[in-house]
Amino acid sequence: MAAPGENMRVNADRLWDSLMDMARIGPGVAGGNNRQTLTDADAEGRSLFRRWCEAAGMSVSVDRMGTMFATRPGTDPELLPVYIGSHLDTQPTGGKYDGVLGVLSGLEVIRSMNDLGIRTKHPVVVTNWTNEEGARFAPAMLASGVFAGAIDLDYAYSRKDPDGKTFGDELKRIGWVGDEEVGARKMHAYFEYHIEQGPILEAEEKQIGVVTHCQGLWWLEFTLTGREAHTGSTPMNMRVNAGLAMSRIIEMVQTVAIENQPGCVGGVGQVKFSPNSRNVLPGTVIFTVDIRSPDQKKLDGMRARIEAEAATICEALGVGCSVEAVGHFDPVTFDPTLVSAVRKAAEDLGYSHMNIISGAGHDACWAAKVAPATMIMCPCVGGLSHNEAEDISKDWASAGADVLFHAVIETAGIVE
Ligand code: HGY
Ligand code: MN
Ligand code: MN
Repeated sequence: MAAPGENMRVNADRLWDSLMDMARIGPGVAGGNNRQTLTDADAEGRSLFRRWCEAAGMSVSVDRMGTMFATRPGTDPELLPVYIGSHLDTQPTGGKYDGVLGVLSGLEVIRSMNDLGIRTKHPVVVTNWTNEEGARFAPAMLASGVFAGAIDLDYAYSRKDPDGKTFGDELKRIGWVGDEEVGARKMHAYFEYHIEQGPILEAEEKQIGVVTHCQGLWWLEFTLTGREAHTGSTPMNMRVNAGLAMSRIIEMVQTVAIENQPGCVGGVGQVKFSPNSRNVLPGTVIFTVDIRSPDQKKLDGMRARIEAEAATICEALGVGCSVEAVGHFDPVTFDPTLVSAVRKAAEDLGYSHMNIISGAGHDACWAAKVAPATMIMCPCVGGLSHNEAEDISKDWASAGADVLFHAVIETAGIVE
């Protein structure tokens, strides 16, 4: 007996071809992608996505953060749409699948509904959120944060990249400032399909991650003030060494995360020395501490301890220390009804699956503030992501897209 909707599967080859076509835009240097938000490559990827959506019969609108919404009408225009979303922007040394898999799988669901002549009661909208990565402009999940009312639009527009360019100016430069008010549209439900970016699904040999929660995050930007001095002629006892203070803080963050196991992470990915000259002790050191946990108490406890111990470290070295939270969201519990729809879809399709907590942050975390939301995950090779060697199989990609297809149909209501 065929499983319910046995024929409702995506076209795996067409999905894979779209992923490879998008990967040709903003190529990296080692097989991945460098399609950072609001660059010309991002603009090119947006245009390609818009062409594909229009070719699939969807109408595309854009809001003031540049987020793209491609709509396939339902039979009842009064009903709120079911959204499928993720992001097309990448890290500077990103993979081909982080974010892109979710956006293009949403498109593939629409293409498959068209092929099968499926009509849904609720409209279905495929979304490309601007600046999910937060690599060029902090924080991450910027546009979805504004959409959820957690981040102010003017603050978002003011965010600067390492070259001092603002988000607002760059969005205007690439010609993607939309006229739609951010957050004006309402959602019946939101689904995000994403690679796991961790090792669990592959290690457990599961095809599908039924995502029940996402860990919360703090991005703490430290500015340490030392004294610029000659690295050769300045005696050790006369140094005000901001670089040394930074290294002790990074070591302390590692200790705090380890002591808070299980379920906590902490580290530093970006450091800026000034004047950044080999034979000058840094006058200023700016770096961002990234800490995460699914446990609210642990997350906030780590933040308090790190800020207190950083102040002590700096005081002992005579280094000035200031800290600003430049990114934050609390741990997220996804909508149980949608989580069940994902689990049922995996069961109907005969895909192995397990519950999982997302280690990485996603736009779904902000969508969950304003609508029922959940996620679907597929494995990735070695759990590697935010690395150009990020890799998945075509089978993994399409299995998750099949589950997305079924969960969306279940939620949007199929019209017989
Ligand atoms: O930081 C994150 O978790 C996401 O990749 N932007
Ligand atoms: Mn992502
Ligand atoms: Mn990412």
